[in-house]
Amino acid sequence: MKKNDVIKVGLIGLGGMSNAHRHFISEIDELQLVAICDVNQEQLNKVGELERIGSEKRFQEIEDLIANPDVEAIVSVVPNNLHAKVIELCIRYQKPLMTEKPFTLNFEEAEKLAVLYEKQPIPCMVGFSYRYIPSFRYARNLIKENKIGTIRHVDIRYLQSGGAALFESPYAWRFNKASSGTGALGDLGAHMIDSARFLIGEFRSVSALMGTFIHERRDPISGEMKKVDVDDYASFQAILENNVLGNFVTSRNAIGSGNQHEVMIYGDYGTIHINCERPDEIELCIKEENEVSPSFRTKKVPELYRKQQWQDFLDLVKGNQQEGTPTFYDGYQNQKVLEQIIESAER
Ligand code: SOE
Repeated sequence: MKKNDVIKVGLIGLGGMSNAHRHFISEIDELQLVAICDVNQEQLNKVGELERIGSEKRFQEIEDLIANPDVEAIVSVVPNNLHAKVIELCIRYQKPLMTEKPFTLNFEEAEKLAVLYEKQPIPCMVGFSYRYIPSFRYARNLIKENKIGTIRHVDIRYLQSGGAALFESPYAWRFNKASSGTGALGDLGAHMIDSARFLIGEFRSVSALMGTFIHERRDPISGEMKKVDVDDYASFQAILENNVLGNFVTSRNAIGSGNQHEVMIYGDYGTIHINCERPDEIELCIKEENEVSPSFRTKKVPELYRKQQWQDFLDLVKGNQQEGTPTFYDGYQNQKVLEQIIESAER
């Protein structure tokens, strides 16, 4: 693909999460949304800003969109049980892909894809979006610059409240193992794993607990109660690269938490605290000159750490991969850790 070409994008999945992606595609001059796909005919017929997409570019079959010669890159926002199918088809048709997390439904799928990918790689970004929170990037750089010394341990949490009994959240695919693989673990925990890999390094071993608090939820269509077979909560301890020790907690039952993905990083000479809800600042605890012991100070994140995920996708598609871009490899490694967590919790 030549530099400065407009890239024609096909979007698969028109559910809630696709809105953010559509917004970004519309904001970037070098991307043009030309085709859409959804199993739901009603969603597919939607007009609004999608009006200019003709009926011949609205597909119900995933393969029809990916195979279409006018579609040059794919953005996929589908339930987890369809991730592997989309990735496999993109490899087969050699189309660049931006796919959501978790990478696949389970590690078995990821392993099969890795065999295909090795033979015929494609530019593939996985939606580990917290890499694009400015404070997370800044923290990574401070660690690289050795600002807090050797890292000893990390505390990572990702808490939401949407699954709590209080809110009576209806049954949806996210509560069904066949379509989602896991619950809070794959949905939120995959982000925690990625943040640990992005900031610290690879996982060496894990020990985990998982639990379901609400075992039945009401189906919004039939009104019947349906069994929930995924986790609402997962916690794990890990040993990471360089013997960094990690504590991780994720829950959908943490009332008052909003969307709280938070990381504490403890080094020999200081501590860094970042929270996705305050993307433009970090709390840094390092000893300043003339101080006896350090204390936390809030620091503004410098402008240069402001980076758009979509810009990195564009560069990836053009063969100009930027450092820190979450790729196929990151998806694969992430899924491996998820599998180890599930195995440990079962044991
Ligand atoms: C779930 O509520 C969710 O939308 C996740 O699916 C996203 O990955 C996360 O970033 C925000 O929360």
